[in-house]
Formats: sequence, structure tokens, C-alpha cells
Amino acid sequence: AMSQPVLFGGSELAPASAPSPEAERAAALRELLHAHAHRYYVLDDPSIPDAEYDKLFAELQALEAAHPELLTPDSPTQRVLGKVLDGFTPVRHAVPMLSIRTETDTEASGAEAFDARIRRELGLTETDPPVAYAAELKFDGLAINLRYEHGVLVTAATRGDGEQGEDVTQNIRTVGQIPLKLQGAVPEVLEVRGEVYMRRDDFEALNQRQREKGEKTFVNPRNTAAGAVRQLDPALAAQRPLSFYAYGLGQVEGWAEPATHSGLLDALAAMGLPVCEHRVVAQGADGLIEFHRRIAALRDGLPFDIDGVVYKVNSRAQQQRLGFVSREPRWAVAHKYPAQEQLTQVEAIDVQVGRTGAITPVARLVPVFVGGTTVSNATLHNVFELRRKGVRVGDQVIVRRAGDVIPEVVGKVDAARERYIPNFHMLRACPVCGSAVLREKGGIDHRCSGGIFCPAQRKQALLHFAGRRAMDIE
Ligand code: D41
Repeated sequence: AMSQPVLFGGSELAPASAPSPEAERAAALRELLHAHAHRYYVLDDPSIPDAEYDKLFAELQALEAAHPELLTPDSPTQRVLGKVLDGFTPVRHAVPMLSIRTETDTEASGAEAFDARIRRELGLTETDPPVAYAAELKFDGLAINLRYEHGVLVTAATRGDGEQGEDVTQNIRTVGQIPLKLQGAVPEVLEVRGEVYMRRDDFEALNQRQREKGEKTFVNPRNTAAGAVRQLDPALAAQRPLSFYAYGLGQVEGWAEPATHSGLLDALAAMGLPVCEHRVVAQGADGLIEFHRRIAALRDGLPFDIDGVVYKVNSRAQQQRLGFVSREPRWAVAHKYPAQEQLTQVEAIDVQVGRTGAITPVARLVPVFVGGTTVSNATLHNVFELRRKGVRVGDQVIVRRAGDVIPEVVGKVDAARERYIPNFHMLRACPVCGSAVLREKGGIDHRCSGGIFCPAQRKQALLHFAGRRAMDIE
């Protein structure tokens, strides 16, 4: 430190008690950068241009380089740091991480059954008013415990078996949405529990980058998020854009917990933690059913995957009366939606000729119920995608159907084939009209060159014309 150039004169003369101008500037920069990061990552409402943020960030970096004694663990410059690990250190949870009971009845009756049980266990009768529930989304990610001491993030751990997880602090620090320092009240100890997940657009962009590099694409956002959290190289983890939502507490010292779950989420949001906006306080079974229905309609349009909704008795006093059994609180339940991914087997690989002549490989499948309907065909997109996924006839594959989008084969389950199965080869002639199948130089899609002469193209063009997106003819 002594050999560092002195950028600002006079600091060595400042008395130890008064902070130097550099220390004050560094503290001010940290506060500014924390506030801007919160606006940018959590509120999605940037208050300054990126270039301005970068300038302040560079100024703080320079200050810290010149005065290493000014560096603090919660500094915004300390998000990406650390070295490649050999493995993760086990962490014993100060308070066990419970799990959540799942209601597998995906119908409204699932919510009724939960409310009926809660009323019975609380000893309520028909004349008592409805129970108030906090209803929220069930994010399809990975449960994590964030430990803040005096408002500073000190450890992030996976759930593990609930008693003991793994220290993934290095990787979690790279998640822009997770504050390195809490705002406002700073309890001695505050453990925040929530879900680390990957947004669909971040997942798509990541896969696009993988394709461009000719590397393997990831199967789904959940697995990718889980892989990123358990990535041993923090530099690689930082390239997998993750997000976070808080939904509960672990150990707490020096903080008066709010009296309700909804109040807790409000308090966590006020401290700068990301809390999902899709949450309500619902009254009784009717309120839960309404929430379940409303979110089902929203599901496909959400920027991230959910696999259900979660109901929690809102009052902490009532939660305490209900307690928990075998690691599951009796006051909470996850009410699932039909799965959007299922395993099935490929019976054949055919091609389909589209409206514009694009020839798409399609997997014929053993029918499966996925995303609310039975699926027996799923797109393989193009030959390059098909090769990358290595899918052959007879393979076990994961099929995904989310909303209105065409069902797709997202990948295969690795298992040895019993005998040799030839690879799929693109046809040289259109299976419908016999015209040559061509692919533009550097292009991805194969096309039938028959144009409107091809009956398949004619049929698809007519369907398109009459369809909902065009003339909307019934
Ligand atoms: O969104 C979720 N995946 C979610 C998970 C949620 N919204 N709330 C949760 N609440 C709890 C309790 C009731 C124990 C605080 C949870 C989980 N637990 C959980 N998920 C995985 C393990 C525990």
C-alpha cells in the first residue's frame, strides 16, 4: 500500500479518527452504486445511463486500487472475484431449511382441501370468518439461503438436505439482483430464503450464444440455474444470468419480524431484496382458487417458469399454532399446475413442409400429457438442432409445451441404445411434391423449392390466410 501512488494529497496526515476524503468518497460511491444497482436490477427502472454507472464504478475501482484499506466486502466492485474452486464447503444452516408440501391435485379442489385442513387444525367452525392467506408464485428454480450480518451479505448456501448445504457465496455474489448490502434497518443477523432462477429471455439468449459458439445448448432454465449456482469457476457462473426472489426467513437476530407473511415480504422489498409483484392476501378457499385461476392464465406470459402457486397462512401467530411435521410447515402448501415438460419416446422422425417451404424435422412421439394437452408430435426445429441434441428414433426425450407455442423436443435422456440407430438425414426431394430441397449458403433451414406448386405449401398458405393471425375465418 505504501508504494501506491498518492492520488489525493494529504490523506497520510489525516488523523485516524476523522475519515479521509478518499474514504468518504469511496463510501459515497458505494452508496450511489448500491442505490443505482437496486433501481437497475431489482426495480428494473434505471435512474442513470449505463455509461454514468460505469464511470462511477471505475472511479471506485481506482480508489480501491490506490487505497486497498478502503476496500469493503460489500463493495459493488466485489461481485466478480475469487478463484476456481475444487469443490464447495459444507455449511450447516443455523435454522433448518424446511421444504414445502405439494398438493398434486392441480384442480381447484386442491385449494379447498388445504383451506379445509387449516380450518380444522385451527379449530375453526363454519361461523368463523375466512382464514387470510398470502398467495404467491412457485418459482421453478433452486432454494437458497442468504445470510446478512449487519446488513452485509456474508454467506449464500444451497438448501442441500435442509440441515446442511453448500457455500456458493462466490457465485451468488455475481447475481446483480441480490444486494450485497441491505437498505435501511440492518438487523444483526438476517437470513433471507428464496429462489434463484433464470428468466426465459436470459435462457434463450444464453442458448443463442451457445449455438453461435457451436456449443451444446441447455435444456431448460431450471437446470441451467442450478448448474450455474454449482459452477466451480465464478467467472463462468457470472456469464449465466440469474435472478432471485425472496420468500422467507432463516435465522433472525435483532429484528422484530412482521406479524404477517405479506408484511414480511413488504419489509424484505423495502430492504432492497427482489420480491415478486404477483402476490395477494387471499380470503379463504375462494380467494385461493381465484388466485390459482388468475395465475394459470398469466403463466405462459410470465418472464420466468413457475410450476405452481404457493399458499401460506398469513398470520405468524396462526403459523406458530400450526407448526410443522417432518420438515414441512403445516401452514404452507404448493399447489401445482400441469407440468410443461414430460418424458416420452421418439417413435419416428419425419419432416413437415411449412407455408414458406421450410422443411422441419418433427419427432413422432409416444403420446404424453404435457402442459394440459396430449402431445404426439414435437418440433426438432432443424437438422443442426437435431444433431446437437443427438436425438435418434427410440430415444427417451424431454418434450416441452408452454402455452401456445409448438411443442418441442428439448433434449434426450442419456441412455445407451440397445442397437445401432442411424442418424436422421435431410431429404433431397420434397416428400410432398418432389421438388429439390435446398438450403441457402450459411442458412439453417432446408426448403422445398416448389413454391406454390407444392401442395403442402399451398395448403399451409391457405390455412395461414384463413387463420386467426390473418383473415380469421371460422
Ligand atoms: O417459489 C418457491 N419455489 C417457494 C418455495 C415459495 N414461494 N415459498 C416457499 N416457502 C417455503 C417455506 C414455507 C418453508 C418458507 C418455498 C419453500 N419453502 C421451499 N422450496 C424448496 C424448499 C423450500
